[in-house]
Amino acid sequence: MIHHANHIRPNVDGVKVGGHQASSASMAAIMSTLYFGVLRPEDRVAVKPHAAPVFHAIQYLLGKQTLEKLVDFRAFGGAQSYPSRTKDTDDVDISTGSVGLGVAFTAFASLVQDYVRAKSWADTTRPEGRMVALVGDAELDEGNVYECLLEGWKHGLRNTWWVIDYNRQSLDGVVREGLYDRIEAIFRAFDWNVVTLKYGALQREAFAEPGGERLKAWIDAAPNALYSALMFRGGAAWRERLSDEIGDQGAVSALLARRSDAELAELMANLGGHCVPSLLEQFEAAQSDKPTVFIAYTVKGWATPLAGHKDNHAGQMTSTQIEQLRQSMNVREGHEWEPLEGLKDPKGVQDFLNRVSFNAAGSRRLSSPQVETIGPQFVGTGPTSTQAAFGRILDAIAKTDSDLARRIVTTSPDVTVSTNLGPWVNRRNLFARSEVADVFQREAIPSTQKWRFAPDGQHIELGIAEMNLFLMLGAAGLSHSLFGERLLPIGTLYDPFISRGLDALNYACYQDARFLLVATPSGVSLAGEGGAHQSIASPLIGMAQDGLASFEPAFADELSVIMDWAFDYMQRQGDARPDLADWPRDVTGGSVYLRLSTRTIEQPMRVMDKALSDGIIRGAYWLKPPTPQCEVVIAYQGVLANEAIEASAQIGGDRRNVAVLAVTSADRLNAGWHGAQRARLHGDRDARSHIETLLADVPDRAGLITAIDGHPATLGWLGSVLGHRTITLGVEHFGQTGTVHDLYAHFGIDAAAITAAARSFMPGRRANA
Ligand SMILES: Cc1ncc(C[n+]2csc(CCOP(=O)(O)OP(=O)(O)O)c2C)c(N)n1
Ligand SMILES: [Mg+2]
Repeated sequence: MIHHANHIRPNVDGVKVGGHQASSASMAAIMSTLYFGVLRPEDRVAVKPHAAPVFHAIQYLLGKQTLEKLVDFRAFGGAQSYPSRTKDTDDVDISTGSVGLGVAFTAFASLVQDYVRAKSWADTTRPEGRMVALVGDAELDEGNVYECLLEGWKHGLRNTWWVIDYNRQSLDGVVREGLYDRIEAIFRAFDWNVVTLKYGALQREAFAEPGGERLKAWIDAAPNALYSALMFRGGAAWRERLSDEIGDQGAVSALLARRSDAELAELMANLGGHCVPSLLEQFEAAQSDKPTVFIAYTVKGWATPLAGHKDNHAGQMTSTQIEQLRQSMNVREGHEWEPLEGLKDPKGVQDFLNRVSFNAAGSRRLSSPQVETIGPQFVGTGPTSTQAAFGRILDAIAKTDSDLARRIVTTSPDVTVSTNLGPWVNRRNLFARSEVADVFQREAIPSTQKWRFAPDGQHIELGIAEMNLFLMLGAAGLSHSLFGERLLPIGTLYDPFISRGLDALNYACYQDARFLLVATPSGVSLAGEGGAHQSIASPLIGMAQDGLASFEPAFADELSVIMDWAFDYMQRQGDARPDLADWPRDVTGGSVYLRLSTRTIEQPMRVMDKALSDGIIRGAYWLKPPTPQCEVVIAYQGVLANEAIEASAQIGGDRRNVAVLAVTSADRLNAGWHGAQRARLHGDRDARSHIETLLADVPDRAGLITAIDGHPATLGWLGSVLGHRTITLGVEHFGQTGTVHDLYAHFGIDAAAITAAARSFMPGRRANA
């Protein structure tokens, strides 16, 4: 597959195609053993990214992958470079690519499995699965692996297997000596079973021969780099080295002499991770549900001329070497793609493949019916912040006896109370597989928080590690597909710390997990809470992140409407293809990000009619519509609503000159605009986006002022929609603590700054009128 993609398929653009023959060879025996002998339909697997070709080949043998996709490996529409749930068609359970994330994902998937199975509404007739990660040893350098080990331990992690391809090589070279001892100690510290597969059956037989003990001692003491180097050089080099170092003209020399160079090379390469009988024995012996790590010694590039070379990560065999491989495997020229080519008993193998238990239950993608939404929960019109409103809306949902309330699961990295999840948790409790009472309550110590853990609890408490939050949201957000039970996960965190978990957020979106992310507080409006916690870039993250629709409401009633919509949007069918004009993914659905604030502001008294709620969901509506005399439009997003309204009043004179555009989602507004542009380019001349329709009523000569407590580029593009002159207000520097008043003045986003900007568009008026 890799050779074809790189050397046979025409390369039209001269850009390297790539593929990892050495990484794949390293895992071939481990994966064959698991997929053909050990795994069951209910197990879920994350395959090390660089072993994707092995996975696709296995699925091909099992009849779940087409020849066409293999031939097109790494090409448009072909099998993906790294296993992908969303882009591959051969039943990838868990995507991988960014190393470390797939590994940790299995732990969170296991916790989600436990969560779901503890609920009275769940179908528990399906057997419990094992969550299996096939891990490259360098993945253990990623910090998120240890964050998840810690979190898993707290939650009594079960049914999780990590099989480490311990080839002691990463991308750049060979790993440090002595690492094995550290790794083993870490897993034991977190109460995992550790199974080490160091020697294959051939080696164990040789060790039993006279002189075998000395050979074993030599192998145990050999530095990783030397072992790799000799593996690369082959049988003659092994003989020379071993004879030099342990040759005795006696038993050891005889042991070596009994083997040809080729046999000696095979013996030295017969590490545990390449020995199918040893692997099978150990996998089958691991019966308990305790999390288990298998450290399988391997050779990177095993059984190929790349074996052991320190530069082999992206190395590829030459055409001559592939030709030799073909001959050595009895593959006839021109028959390379035939599944059972070169085997002695193809019919026997086919019969075996037909019985493979992994494949017994058909498609691995499960589904779960949509949960009905219950309509917006309105929480009053007194002054409030969007964060406080969020807590009250969720509390209102918690009070209902609805499927929606039952299927919501909340989670937060140690900011449950400070992001206003408290009322929800008080009503719906925390999840644990067995009951734990709240000691403070039992001791009659007054507290507003009840902290009771129970199997039916609906909040999963996490420690402060945002990567874990996003991995948890990713796993819970795929529960319908992985476990056949729908969850509506809501995760809360402080807005600036999205950056801390950004790769895991991107990964969750890439897998098409469905969740609601609630980030608060945000911007400089958190004022005295600290300059270090101000978020500037997050609105741009929300716009640019594929699969995430982001909103920044100003008012509680907007939030009510958005949350109600989000619960539906999160459940829309993911397979339908969006058409060109529909880039906001209204058909396919996705996840939702709400950027909220702790700043209390006055609320509008108004009726939430259809036009208003449509505008909120599409991304904007006129708070004060433009008249034909309009000279200035103030477009704001989020918590600056009152500043915009105040500025429009301050500008004074004929107030019909100023219009105010409430933007609830720059993201959806922008995506709609791009969608309409694309649709027009493709011939649909009538395509109009929501923002084009809104701005069509604004006279050409009018100026546009955009204002946001965040990066000004979020709204700056509004001027290009119909070509209005634009001044963009926002925050580009952070770190200054102060009152809201101080900071808004400092950054030029207060009513005075908006007014001053407006004046610059109105020739002949005094700047300080
Ligand atoms: C987060 C991240 N950083 C960097 C890379 C680039 N990269 C791909 S594979 C690799 C090394 C993998 O080594 P190992 O896990 O030991 O796999 P092996 O190929 O040896 O089996 C690196 C650094 C990546 N895919 N993801
Ligand atoms: Mg490695």
